[in-house]
Amino acid sequence: MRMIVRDARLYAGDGEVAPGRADVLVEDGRIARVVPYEEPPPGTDGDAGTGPGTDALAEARTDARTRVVDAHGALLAPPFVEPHIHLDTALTAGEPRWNASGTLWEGIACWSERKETLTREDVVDRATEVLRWQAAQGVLHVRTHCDVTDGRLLALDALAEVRDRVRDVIGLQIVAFPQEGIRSFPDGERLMTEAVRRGADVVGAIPHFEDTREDGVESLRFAFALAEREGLRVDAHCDEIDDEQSRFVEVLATLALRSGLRGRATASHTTAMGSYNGAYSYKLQRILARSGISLVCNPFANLGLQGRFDAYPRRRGLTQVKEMLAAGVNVAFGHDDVMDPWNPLGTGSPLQTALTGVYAAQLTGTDEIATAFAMVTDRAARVLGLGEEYGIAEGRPANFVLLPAGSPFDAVRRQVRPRYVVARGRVVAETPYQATRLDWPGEEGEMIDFVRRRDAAAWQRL
Ligand code: 17E
Ligand code: FE2
Repeated sequence: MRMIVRDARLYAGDGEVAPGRADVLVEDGRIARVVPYEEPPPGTDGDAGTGPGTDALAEARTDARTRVVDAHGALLAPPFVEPHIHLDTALTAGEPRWNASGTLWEGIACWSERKETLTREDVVDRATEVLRWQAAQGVLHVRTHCDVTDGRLLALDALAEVRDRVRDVIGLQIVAFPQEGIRSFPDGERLMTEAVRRGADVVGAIPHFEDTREDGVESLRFAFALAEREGLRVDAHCDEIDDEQSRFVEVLATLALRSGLRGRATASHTTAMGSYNGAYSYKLQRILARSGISLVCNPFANLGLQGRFDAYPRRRGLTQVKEMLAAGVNVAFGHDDVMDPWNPLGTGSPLQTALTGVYAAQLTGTDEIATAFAMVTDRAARVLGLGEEYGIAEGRPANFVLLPAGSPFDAVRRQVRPRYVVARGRVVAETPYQATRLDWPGEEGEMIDFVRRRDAAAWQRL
């Protein structure tokens, strides 16, 4: 199957847009050519697209089976990447009871009760549902945590089945996540090892939940040893607590630095960092930058969960996003929960995550808002280690989204849905351009999409 997307603005990574516009030829599931777009000569049929820069596409264009999409200058970006979600717990909010205190701890207790009633179909159904929502919104790479503190490892087997089934659309990574601890849960170490044997892609941990500081450190050593032995990455829930004495991220970073896992480890949440003093934060920035670890901030969950034990003034309880970005650390935003004991809401939308992250982390500069887009695309792709598999360039898999927006900033602000989602060269989702017709004094039927009228006119032709 062949497809041409013509006259697109190309996302260049880290919130930037490449100069000019391009035509992209897709062939056999890959991006075959990327060439500069040039305006067709005046008086010719625009759709014939005979600008000199498009010569390379001439043959494909004359083939009636080639699907030609005119982007009218819309933003063509690699797909959204979900670096942190819990598909095993998704869509269980209120079962068997609601999290009344709103704390992480009561959420874990609710889930522990729900876990006893899990069946394979139950997990497959809920996980698949949320992945369908994400694919529809252009998320084509997902890293899910999966609770393995369950003697049956039922959710793990179910998610492995889902991973195989969705393979043609979504690349799914499964983290063996010890929700109730590696050292503090009976048989925790064996369950982690067994989860890896059964096909987990990434090794997790939860050091702040372990009974003692020493158990927490030991659990990280165990996770790194297992990951190194099996050639896997590490992604730990780390310091998700409003306790400034929770300092496991320094241990994680140091283990990454000293093991063979430099650049292959991630610390998720790290909310205690929101309570660290300036002197320690400065020291930490240096360790994190040297270690090559990534951080994943999950603004929905942690705006909701943290600070619950504080009187006023109440802490924000988020990791140091702005400071760690400035220190050169790779930071991404994750959705975390979708309608489960830790977050009653959620649609799996990466742009909702990015927008919430902008406010949560005060990334309100124009460049910072563009960076928030990177944090749910290419920065998240670095967390997953997607490498050359990801990005709009010749030879790479044809995975991308066409966004009815002029820039990453605009996409975050207007919360647009992709006009097209393309997975391995196939259009897997289409959303008709949405605008509201407004009758306004002196004018009738103007379409409103929260942009200046001249831009809206272009998107309406998409
Ligand atoms: N489990 C956990 O330990 N922390 C979270 N934020 C979620 C589950 C969602
Ligand atoms: Fe999480």
